[in-house]
Amino acid sequence: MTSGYDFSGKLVEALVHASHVVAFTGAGISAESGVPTFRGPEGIWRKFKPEELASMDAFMRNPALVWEWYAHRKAIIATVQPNPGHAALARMEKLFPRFTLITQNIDNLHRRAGSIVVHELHGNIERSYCMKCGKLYPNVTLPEQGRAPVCTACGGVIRPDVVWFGEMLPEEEWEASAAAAGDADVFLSIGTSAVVYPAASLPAMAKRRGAYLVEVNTEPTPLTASADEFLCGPSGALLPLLCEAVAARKHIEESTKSHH
Ligand code: BV8
Ligand code: ZN
Repeated sequence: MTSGYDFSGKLVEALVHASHVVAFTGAGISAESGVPTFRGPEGIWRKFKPEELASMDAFMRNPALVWEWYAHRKAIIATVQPNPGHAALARMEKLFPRFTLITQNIDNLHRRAGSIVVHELHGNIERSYCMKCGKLYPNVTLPEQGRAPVCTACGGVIRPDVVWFGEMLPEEEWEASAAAAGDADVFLSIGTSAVVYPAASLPAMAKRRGAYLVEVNTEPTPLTASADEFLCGPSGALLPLLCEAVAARKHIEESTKSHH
């Protein structure tokens, strides 16, 4: 069978000979699982924009409302499954000599798909912590509507372990991601609108340091003009095909080598 997408020889070549491949994902990778994206026609919750809820200001003003939003998203995530795009990225971890996965998502679907090392730039919705004493709550239970959960140890308010607008990214994750971007031979930017900084600066950092920059998205973004290749389509369809094309080519090269 021929692949359903005609990847350029240059792309397949670059991936087959890459020693370090970096994948950077956003909400689009989880769209085919049924997790709504943030920006775009269906990317809104009630009348709020993410920037109006994902902030300390919003939380201080109305912790219950912000918690209701996270509880709503958590409930969606609990019912969905990773899709073939996540699975392909888990496979890539074994396909390349070095592979680094960086995500802006907080939905934990990369791990559920089998990826072992995941740099989560914006935290993880499955974790929470007390703002007063720091006690971790791996699986917080929400009190009745209209209230935020409080710490059993000190009575402080519990918040989700995610990065809000105006907050610093977790330093270790950011440092590792920036280093990987600077070292990448091929950098794949997948399903992200590439507008939230500093995460959105990673593709340009990679390109400046010589990486072959590839974007996978259903529509163009601010990144598209500077990408070496734009693969237009759903990541759940494209990434498995890309994996297949690279694996097949690696297989051919290896069997040719062993015949010499
Ligand atoms: C910080 C976690 C330092 C929580 C999120 C003005 C100019 C420049 C910068 C700023 C500015 N004003 C403020 C800033 C800084 C700000 C920022 O960048 N704002 C932007 C919006 C202007 N950044 C910050 O505040 C960051 N911190 O700067 O710290 C600092 C410190 C102190 C004081 C000052 C500064 C922290 C940002 C972290 C925000 N947290 N989330 C939560 O989720 O609840 S952000 C939110 O957006 C998401 O969670 C996600 O992580 C992030 C990115 O979104 P995407 O993943 O790209 O999703 P999106 O919906 O946008 O796009 C989906 C894409 O998928 C689309 O392109 C679509 O076409 C595509 N797609 C759809 N289906 C598919 C598909 N592609 C492929 N296949 C498909 N099937
Ligand atoms: Zn506490």
